[in-house]
Amino acid sequence: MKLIIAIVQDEDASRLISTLMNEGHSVTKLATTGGFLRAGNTTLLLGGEDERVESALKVIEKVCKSRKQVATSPSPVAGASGVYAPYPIEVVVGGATVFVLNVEQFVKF
Ligand code: 2BA
Repeated sequence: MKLIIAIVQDEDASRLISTLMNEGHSVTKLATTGGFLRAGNTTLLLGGEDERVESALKVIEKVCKSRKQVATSPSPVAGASGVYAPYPIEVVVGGATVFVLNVEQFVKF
């Protein structure tokens, strides 16, 4: 058995959950925050048999889109004035960041 942890953008979460559930996957949604942008994102937990992993990954790849976001740099730099000011930077936030883990034990009470 495997546990898939998928970090996706909030904009894709609803459609992704519907599509995964329609294909018979069990899903838990967590409201999470990215460490770099400090913006909300969504983390999904999917537990399932090994042979279901490929089908889940295909859905995640199909539904989740990359987007550009402008963020304020976490480390302000000194400008000509010598004043430290945050500056905007553009980052591409991925379609999805996915971890696939082996599950040692699975119980339901
Ligand atoms: P954030 O940490 O808010 O990162 C958002 C995006 O900012 C990243 O997109 C990446 O394009 C950029 N970024 C992150 N750290 C950076 C850095 N030190 N310097 C420059 N740019 C940086 P993604 O890579 O697609 O990641 C989207 C979200 O997935 C992340 O949000 C984080 O919540 C999660 N994530 C990504 N890789 C992870 C990992 N190895 N472990 C845990 N969570 C991860």
